[in-house]
Amino acid sequence: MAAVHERDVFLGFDFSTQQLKAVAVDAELKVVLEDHVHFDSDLPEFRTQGGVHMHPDRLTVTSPTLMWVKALDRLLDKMAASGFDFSRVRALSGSGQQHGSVFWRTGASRTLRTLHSDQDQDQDRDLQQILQDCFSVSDSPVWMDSSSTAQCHALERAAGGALSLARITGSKAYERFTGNQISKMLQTRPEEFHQTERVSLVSSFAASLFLGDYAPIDFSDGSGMNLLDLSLWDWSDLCLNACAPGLRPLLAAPVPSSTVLGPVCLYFVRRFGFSPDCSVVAFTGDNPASLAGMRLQPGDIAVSLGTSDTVFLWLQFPRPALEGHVFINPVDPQQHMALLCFKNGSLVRERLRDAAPGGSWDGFSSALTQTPLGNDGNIGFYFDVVEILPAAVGVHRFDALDNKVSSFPAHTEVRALVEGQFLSKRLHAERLGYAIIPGTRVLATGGASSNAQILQVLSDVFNAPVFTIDSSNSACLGSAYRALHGLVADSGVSFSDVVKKASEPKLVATPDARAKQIYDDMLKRFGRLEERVLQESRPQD
Ligand code: ADP
Ligand code: XUL
Repeated sequence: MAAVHERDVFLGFDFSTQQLKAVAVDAELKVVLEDHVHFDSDLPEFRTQGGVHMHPDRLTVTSPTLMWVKALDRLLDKMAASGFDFSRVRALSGSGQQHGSVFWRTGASRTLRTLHSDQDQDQDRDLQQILQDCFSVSDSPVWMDSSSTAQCHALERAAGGALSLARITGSKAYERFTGNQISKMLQTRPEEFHQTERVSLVSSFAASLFLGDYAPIDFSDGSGMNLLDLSLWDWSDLCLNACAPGLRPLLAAPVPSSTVLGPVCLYFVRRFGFSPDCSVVAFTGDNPASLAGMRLQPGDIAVSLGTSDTVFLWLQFPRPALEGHVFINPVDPQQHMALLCFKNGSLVRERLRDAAPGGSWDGFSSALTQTPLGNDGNIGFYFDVVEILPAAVGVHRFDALDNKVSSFPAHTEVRALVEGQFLSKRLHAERLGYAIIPGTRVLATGGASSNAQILQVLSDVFNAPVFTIDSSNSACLGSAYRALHGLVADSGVSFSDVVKKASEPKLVATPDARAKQIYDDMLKRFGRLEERVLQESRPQD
């Protein structure tokens, strides 16, 4: 592999729930461009809310596959209009929301390969026009879906129980995990399923667009399917057969996350001026990409505050359990990462922002500064949709004596939400084995990490300093770093060596001296109340 040149640029994309985003870094790893397309407002013709369609059963949640294709057209046009020089891009990579699936119609690979054609016919057509008939299922199931409970039970039974499945795949069965979604597709929409020649994750689908061919699924995002045997770095036949017999060829072999898949196809060279030598490095899931973007070190804990809130850790010795997920590490396939995912993140914060005095983030933030640490003992659980951890739903408020109450004053409500969200993260991270030790850093990212008052509460609840990185787009940034790493990974250069030049995370909040006592006590009550909320949420027989 040739040396990196001064004028080289590395591009990272993130196909997230609400937006398609891009970040470019130069050879010194400085961010030189950030841009995005917002699905609801920039592509209103798809009529999404928060980037998705919630179906009447309130369990099925999908996004139009072609919306993602059109978003890529739109974003690249926007970048070109802003003068971005695509010819400098030496390598690109990207990420996608985890677990979401794309079903390619039989024959779509031929259409994809026309993107390599040097004939002029396609240069005036955008990607959406070229690929419009390529999908056997037009609405992709996304990570917010929780409609595949029956398939989850069947998979766990086939594996000999939830813990056995977790020992193979890193997680017990989860509704949003792709194997269960594929199984549901086969059972409920067999015609569409049988017209499918390839199933991609959102990440490998996005890589396929740049590659002009089907891109393989990488080990790290592949770990979020309940299908990959983490000890073999290959699909588990037991899980494949339990989900959909004959599935293996529809997925093709998974690859290490740093694999160079090939050069960008001619369509992008001709239409946007990419260099024909620009490499496409395997795309991965947004949480694994964030781990790369934050340059997580063992001992750190990362908290991502986006549409979903997630917590992740670098793991050396995986211990798959009934709670949380273990994935193959995106920057070193011999290592692992642990992930906790909370569905009720930004969208609930937005609902309370709209109800807060002033109806703005300023009003929301000032409610946090005007209320005391510990919220006078008031605790709340805000699960607008069925939560993952715990599997509970609804709004539950408790006063300082653990009595259930029906409302809180507006300011108290905001603090109860934010404290409750962070107490829950700490509670479940501690159950995974996380412990605050001297030197522990909390690294924050995601849209809400731009809010200093929210980060102060995070620092207080965890009793640890909070740091942020240059961009709240850690998944994109991580993909740009991974694009560079892909070029040298084969020669044995480690990811941490490649990102040495990147600027250090910035300290943005330190814990209040009273925080330890207040939140250590509150965490014990919170754990007991969470158990109560969980019992109350269980369907009555
Ligand atoms: P995703 O990648 O999952 O689409 P992001 O990480 O980009 O989401 O986060 C988007 C969210 O960030 C928005 O939905 C919004 O609620 C939140 N956000 C943006 N600015 C602020 C702010 N100042 N305070 C709190 N939340 C914010
Ligand atoms: C992780 C998960 C979410 C999505 C959001 O398991 O479901 O964090 O990756 O894009």
